[in-house]
Amino acid sequence: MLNKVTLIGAPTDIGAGARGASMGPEALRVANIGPILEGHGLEVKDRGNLSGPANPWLPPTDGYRHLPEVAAWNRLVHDAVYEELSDGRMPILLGGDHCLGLGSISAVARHCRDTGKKLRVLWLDAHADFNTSALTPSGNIHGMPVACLCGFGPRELIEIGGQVPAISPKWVRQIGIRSVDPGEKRFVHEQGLEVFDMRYIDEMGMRHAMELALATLDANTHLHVSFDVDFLDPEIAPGVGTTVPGGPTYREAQLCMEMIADTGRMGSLDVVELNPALDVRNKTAQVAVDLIESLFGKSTLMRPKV
Ligand SMILES: [Mn+2]
Repeated sequence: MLNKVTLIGAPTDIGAGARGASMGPEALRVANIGPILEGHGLEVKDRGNLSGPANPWLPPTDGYRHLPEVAAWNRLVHDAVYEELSDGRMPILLGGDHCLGLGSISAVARHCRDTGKKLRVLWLDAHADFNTSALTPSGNIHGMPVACLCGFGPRELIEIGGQVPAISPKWVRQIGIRSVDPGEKRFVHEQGLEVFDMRYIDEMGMRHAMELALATLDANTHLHVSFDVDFLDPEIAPGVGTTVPGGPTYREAQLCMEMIADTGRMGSLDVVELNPALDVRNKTAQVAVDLIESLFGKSTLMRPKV
């Protein structure tokens, strides 16, 4: 795993249905993300916040809310993430809402094409984010990034990474899913997305789900983790715009993160949808940083190398 990381703040809620995720980067910094990662021996650079268009808070046009602004933010994110990867550093995107996964992952996919690497995307989320303008009930683009990455979406979004589609649905593993819109459900099935939903985790356990989600990674695989904070049960993570009950517990989430760390393959990370306006004394930011620490190898005991 790269030991040089770069924090990239993207303070926007342009794709969300509630205001406030724009305050996410600062809440993560207040929860000490930088020094905590330095404590794990990482060289941390904070390149500050990107500066994109303001949120005009308008109703949808042709099935999309704020499409030009979402495209502008994602171009900024794409360029910053791509630049850090090209520099041999691991980008950590501090969102911002989950529409930004589009810019981030399209940059990661471009980097993998440049370097001949395979890409695996782990999507930790309560939602599949596989909506299209025809399927979406709301027009909020934070519900569409996976579909856009797979080539289903407006030209200004799907072309950001220079190749359409940016990724194949076969490269994606979704964990923790428990809220999928009716039309979206059919589309997820048609496209063959591999989803470990909460029922799967209830029945088989987080360990088994993660073993399958991380299977077949090899030394030439770049692992991207897209961590939507609403993945977590709202009991431990109330500070998100779209809480869905019945998510992973603190222990299940820790196991998930520790198993990712054990692979040693994580090459980039998004932390999105943290909404300080809905949080309680920054508790959700703190739990997110605690879990990120586990992603970078915090463990209770010294463990033998697997
Ligand atoms: Mn999401």
